[in-house]
Amino acid sequence: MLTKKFDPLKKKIFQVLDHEGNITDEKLVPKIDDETLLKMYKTMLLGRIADTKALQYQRQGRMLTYAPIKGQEAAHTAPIAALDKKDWMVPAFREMAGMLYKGADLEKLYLYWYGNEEGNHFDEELRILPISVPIASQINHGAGVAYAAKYKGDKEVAVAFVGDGGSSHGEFHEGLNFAATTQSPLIVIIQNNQWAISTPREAQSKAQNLASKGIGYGVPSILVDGNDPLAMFAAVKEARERAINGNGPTLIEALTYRLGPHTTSDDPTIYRDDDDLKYWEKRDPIIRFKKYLIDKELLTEEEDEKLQKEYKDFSNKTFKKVEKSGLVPLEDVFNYTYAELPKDLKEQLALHKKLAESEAK
Ligand SMILES: Cc1ncc(C[n+]2csc(CCOP(=O)(O)OP(=O)(O)O)c2C)c(N)n1
Repeated sequence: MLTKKFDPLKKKIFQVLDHEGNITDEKLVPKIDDETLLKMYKTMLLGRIADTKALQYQRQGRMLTYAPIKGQEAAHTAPIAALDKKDWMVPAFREMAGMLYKGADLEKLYLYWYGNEEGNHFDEELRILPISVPIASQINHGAGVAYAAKYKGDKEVAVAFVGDGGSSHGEFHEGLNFAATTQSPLIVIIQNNQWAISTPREAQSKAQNLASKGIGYGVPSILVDGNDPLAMFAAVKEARERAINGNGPTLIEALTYRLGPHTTSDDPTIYRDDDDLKYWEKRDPIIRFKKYLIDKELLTEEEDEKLQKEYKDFSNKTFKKVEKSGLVPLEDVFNYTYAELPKDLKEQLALHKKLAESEAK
């Protein structure tokens, strides 16, 4: 069992592909067919390019606030690749490539960041819950979905994502404890990108690593190199097996790094060390995975260049379509929570209307 062999309390970290993209130990390589390997890589690459483009659109004033995924593509794509179609994904807000892998359209995801709620409404058969911004709410949602699956006797799991900062929030602990005591099929993935906006990992928790937090709840836990897609895939496969066999949740800490800003409203150059960034740029999950696939003769440099061009064009075309859809009407923000608007919201709406009118003049 990987969770035994790589005991987080002994500060062990599970890795299959080293930083250069070479296999560390053949015995650890998970069985993944070539088609899946390529789909994982292509989706990570599309995620990277769609991300770069989104940042550019935002800087051009064409996109609203956006939360970049750069550097974290393996940490959230490989877990989804290890699931069955009927399993559930419970995203936070930095899992765009994983959502694409599960079948979400880029158009929807761009629409979401364009400020349209419709972009957060996925086809039911995809089994992707809406993006939930309140930190660590994903763990309670995931625990609920997993408990329901167990109650109904369905052989399916829920995978919930949270950040390193989120692992200090109440809902993380409540959800994990509930899933453990009910032995529900939940897999919790902490994407430890080492920053909660400008708060570094060391200031967020005294735990030696975040995976070790699961041990206190009686949950098998593992610290994984989150920039290694093969290790992430293997850890989730094992966790899924355990979950559908009735043996409850698993906690996985994916050690990764946020190469970009927290959101487009953030400036990491104020608080982040440049040397740190350079160190992590060398551990880029896409460069590493590409080397592995080229060595395996599943990909060539020429094919990779072609894919990059294709994904750039696709991202541009998709965003232009989203832009054409126009902004949502101001009233939409107020309309769908109360049967009758409370007085203060009525006042806010009137004020917004007045402002919008004066801006239009
Ligand atoms: C309950 C709650 N409190 C505060 C916020 C504001 N907020 C948004 S992102 C963020 C930091 C999240 O850091 P982390 O959990 O490490 O995830 P990351 O953004 O790094 O992926 C905060 C405090 C929020 N969304 N929800």
